[in-house]
Amino acid sequence: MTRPPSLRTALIALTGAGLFTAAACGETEGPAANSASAGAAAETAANAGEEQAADWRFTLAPLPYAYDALEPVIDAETMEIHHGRHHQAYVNGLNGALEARPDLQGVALEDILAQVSGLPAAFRNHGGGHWNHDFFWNSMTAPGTGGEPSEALAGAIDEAFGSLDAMKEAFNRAGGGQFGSGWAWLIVNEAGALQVTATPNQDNPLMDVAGVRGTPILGNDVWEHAYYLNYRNRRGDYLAAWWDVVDWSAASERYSAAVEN
Ligand code: MN3
Repeated sequence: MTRPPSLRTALIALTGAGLFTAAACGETEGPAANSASAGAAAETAANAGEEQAADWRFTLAPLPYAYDALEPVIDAETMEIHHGRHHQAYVNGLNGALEARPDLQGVALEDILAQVSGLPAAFRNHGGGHWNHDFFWNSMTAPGTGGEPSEALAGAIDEAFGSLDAMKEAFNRAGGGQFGSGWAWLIVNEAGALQVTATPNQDNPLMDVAGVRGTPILGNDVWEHAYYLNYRNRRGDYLAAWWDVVDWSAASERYSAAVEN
């Protein structure tokens, strides 16, 4: 998505200032939000003494839907904190790590993750955190609007798991069994088959440190910050409810791209 430089800068400044609100999120943005962003941008730029973010810097994209779009499965407050605070912190941490590594500035994040074993831990933690959350936001849509797996994906799910329900069960088991914080994944593994896996912390299957490597098709965040306000300690309930917001067209497109490669 391309934006006029002024709006892009405004969004960077806005998120950096911790003022990211529902009004600044994607399509809900109106004239009032625009002028507020411009004001915040000018103020932040002046405070920081910065001109404009360098091109290699990663930025926090607005959510592809409103903060309350996933209710009642995921509440607006959780989305706002998760996106505006947690995800922003990963973006900031990744950019901080890149400051010290000019050789990696401008390198695709996937390529950085593939060699993360040889890099400072910040690339694994914050680089993984940024990639995982971008992927996560774009794996979800409003309840009841996610459609169904494509014929190709449905066939591959049946082949690997027996049925869609059996795949969901395996995925929920992987997420529920991940000790502490981490992610559950449906991936196309290196043999070209679908597989369910889980990773700790902000690791993902693109990393050379992952026990099972492959191309993610779906991923669910099982850190407590993803569900605690609504679900408290009931991770299993969150995992079960999450399927109502899965965007199957996104998953199906990822599957097609993964098996064409
Ligand atoms: Mn998270």
